[in-house]
Amino acid sequence: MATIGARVEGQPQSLSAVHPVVRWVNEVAALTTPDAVYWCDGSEAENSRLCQLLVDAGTFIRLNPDLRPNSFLARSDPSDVARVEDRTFICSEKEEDAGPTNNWRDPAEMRETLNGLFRGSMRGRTMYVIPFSMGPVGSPIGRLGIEITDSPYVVVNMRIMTRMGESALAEIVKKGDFVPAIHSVGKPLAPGEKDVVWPCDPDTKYIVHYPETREIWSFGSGYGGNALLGKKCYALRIASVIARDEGWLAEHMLIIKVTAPDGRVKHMAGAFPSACGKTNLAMLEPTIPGWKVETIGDDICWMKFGDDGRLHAINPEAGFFGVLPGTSMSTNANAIRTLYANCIYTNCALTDDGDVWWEGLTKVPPAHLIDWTGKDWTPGGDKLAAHANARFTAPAAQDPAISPDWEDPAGVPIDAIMFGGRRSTTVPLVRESFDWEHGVFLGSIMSSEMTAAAVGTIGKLRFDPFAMLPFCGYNMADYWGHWLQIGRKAGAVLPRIYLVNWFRKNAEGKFMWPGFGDNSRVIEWIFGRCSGEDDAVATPIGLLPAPGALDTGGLAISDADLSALLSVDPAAWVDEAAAIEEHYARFGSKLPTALAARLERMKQGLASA
Ligand code: O2Y
Ligand code: MN
Repeated sequence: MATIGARVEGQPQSLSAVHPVVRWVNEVAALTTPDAVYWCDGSEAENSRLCQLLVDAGTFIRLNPDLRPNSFLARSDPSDVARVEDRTFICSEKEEDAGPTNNWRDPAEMRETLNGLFRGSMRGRTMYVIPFSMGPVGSPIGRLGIEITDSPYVVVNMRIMTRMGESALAEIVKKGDFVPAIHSVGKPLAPGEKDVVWPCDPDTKYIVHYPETREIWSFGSGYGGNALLGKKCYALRIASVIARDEGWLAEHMLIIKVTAPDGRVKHMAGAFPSACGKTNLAMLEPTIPGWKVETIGDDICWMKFGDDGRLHAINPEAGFFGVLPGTSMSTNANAIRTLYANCIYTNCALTDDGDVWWEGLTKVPPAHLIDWTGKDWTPGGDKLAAHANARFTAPAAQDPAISPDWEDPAGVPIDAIMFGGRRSTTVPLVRESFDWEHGVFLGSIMSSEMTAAAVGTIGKLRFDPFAMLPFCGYNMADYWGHWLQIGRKAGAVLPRIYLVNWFRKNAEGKFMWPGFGDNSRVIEWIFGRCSGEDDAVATPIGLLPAPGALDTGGLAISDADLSALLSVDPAAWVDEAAAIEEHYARFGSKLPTALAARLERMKQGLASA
């Protein structure tokens, strides 16, 4: 058994030294050689202690308690501000199982590399053990994990984002099953060395997944999806593999509960690429009278078949890690209301009275700020006060629009699935798939203009199937095959599928659709379709709202724009089909024949349109 020289705190007495969890924790400690090992219980007292420790270290700035009680600002190292897709790896035994859209490395070679990097990587630091549950503890759809990290910033964020601590550990001990996730900021401290405010390794980062053994190892970054390993690493990359093997779905989707004026309820899930208005939609305030939208989840959705043959969904997370820039009372009032207290802000600006600010929060910026790099900032310069990927970590329970069912361990039955992207041309406002298989085709051809949530070229168009491109833990073509298989399950009562695009622009470069709360008009149409309303017209690319079917009353939208939003331009779609062909070609013989056939059908339809 591994021996460790570190001080151990908080280890439950009920766990003996030979318990598999303890043995694994000790193995990691023997490799990383921290000064202390601390088992997190998830309590309020523990959280207060760690937040104070972060304040003392200079990582956290406590915000003005009269304005933002129990809230903190962190500024990351400028090299550590977003997910790093080119440093994210899927280490399956066979390269073809990772597929052409993932970075693959041989698992044995990667283990050697990581063993080298992690050896002694926690020297001079405390190693925190975080037992966590994705989904309400004990939910039949939920799963368990343990993250080991040398970052107290990660601990306090994980406490908001997951159900973390004692109750999760008790469930892990009961079930004997958990996903191990090991994280180090990659900055060991020599004796007496003073720590930096945001420890990380600016040059070496590895975000590694072993799908066969269901392990996560992350080195060198302290930021967001690279370090809060329950989120993208577990709930999407590893869970997508588990879901494939067990016949369920782990998706990059929001979940909402929609109530019509007459009290009828439908649940919808929606996949949107990073920073495409997904959080806004999850917390939407409808502009159409009598309609209500409530949040179940803003980012990730796990769906399993219930005895009724329907897909039942939970939000595996307990918090939101949302984008700040652009969030305001006019774009997302419920997000602003969620942020009243108990939140962590990363990389936004600090006001002179100890509050936070970001671009878009107010029309007129304050006269003076400290920007996200810690420098004085005044309006009019060319620098942003908040980083474009500045984030809030907020408890989901604080969202005034949170649904009373959001923690139902049995989940909510899904009636409709929306796919969306940011497309300024070609793609109509909304269309419905002809059937499940065509819906899988629509998900597989989603594309979007890139945003700041990942390091990359902003504005560049990329295909982002199911908004899972950076998050699928296996070959994307096999993932499509899994979705097709789900549709063939005997007795399945499947959701309808839609593809939406709020971002079409006209010749003047102006958005044609008002978006935000007015997206409820599209949701109303989807709701009606799910209730059997027959108000769609068939086109080669799907079923579009029939003339007059979409409620546009009171909108200042020109006839030309409305017509462009709800029609198909065959010439543009011939170009689109060519781009889809190129996208599909990457997957070679793995591409499901059903999808190739759907593309052919679409092309034939366009040719005779
Ligand atoms: O920069 C990050 O690490 C955050 S990425 C993120 C965070 C919350 C929800 N979605 C995303 C995403 O990139 O899809
Ligand atoms: Mn996301």
